[in-house]
Amino acid sequence: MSILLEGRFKELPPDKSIDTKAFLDSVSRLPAFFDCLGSSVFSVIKSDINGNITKIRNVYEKDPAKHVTLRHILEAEREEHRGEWPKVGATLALMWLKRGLRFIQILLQSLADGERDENKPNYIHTNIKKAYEQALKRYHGWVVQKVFQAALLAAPYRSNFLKALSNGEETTEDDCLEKVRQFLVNYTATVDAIYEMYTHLNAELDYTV
Ligand code: 03F
Repeated sequence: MSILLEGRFKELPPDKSIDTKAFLDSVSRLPAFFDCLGSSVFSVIKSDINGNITKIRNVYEKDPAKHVTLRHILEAEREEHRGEWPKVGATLALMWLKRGLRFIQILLQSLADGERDENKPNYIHTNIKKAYEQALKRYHGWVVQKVFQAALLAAPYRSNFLKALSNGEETTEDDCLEKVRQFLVNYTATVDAIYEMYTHLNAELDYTV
């Protein structure tokens, strides 16, 4: 089954709280996808994402009952680390993870909306650049921006990317994009809710790496 189906995120309850275990289960499906993209530059990105998932999981597993939702984790760490918070622990890991998730959201939404460079219809550079500019660029100094340029050169063709999302199955592009749209419903709601939580708790930092 494709990542778009098995990696579906749960629908949020009305209070938009995010169940930590369900979130970790869904988000853990994403890193394996990078192996289908076929370039070693993606392993840097994969290990950054994996590292952040592991940091959140480790905090959760120390005391699952205390960390039922992502908000519980941030509040517990704020209490525990005071002066250092929010640049600490799972709070910092989720701060960065959510930026990667936003990148993926904007990239997929742009593809689903049919945005493309008419001169290079089988490229996804336009979509990737849009996602990078909106989600990540402002947090990156020039060295990391060079890593981005390298990743851009290794980007798959649109057709191959859509096939990878469908797990190599022969489906039509329209079918795949429809699955992308369905995937994005709960996914986008979850990413938005994490951003709102960071704003609300005053946990966002804007330093560059
Ligand atoms: C900071 C920073 N992390 C890290 O230094 C940078 C790592 C490399 C970033 C390279 C950027 C390139 C992105 C674009 C690639 C485009 C190619 C797309 C092709 C399709 C933080 O690290 C640590 O995370 C934190 O733990 C630590 O404590 O200051 C902190 C200390 O530093 C980042 O900037 C996060 C980067 C996340 C990138 C996510 C990119 C996702 C790329 C592709 C998505 C493919 C689509 C998947 C679809 C799945 C569908 C279901």
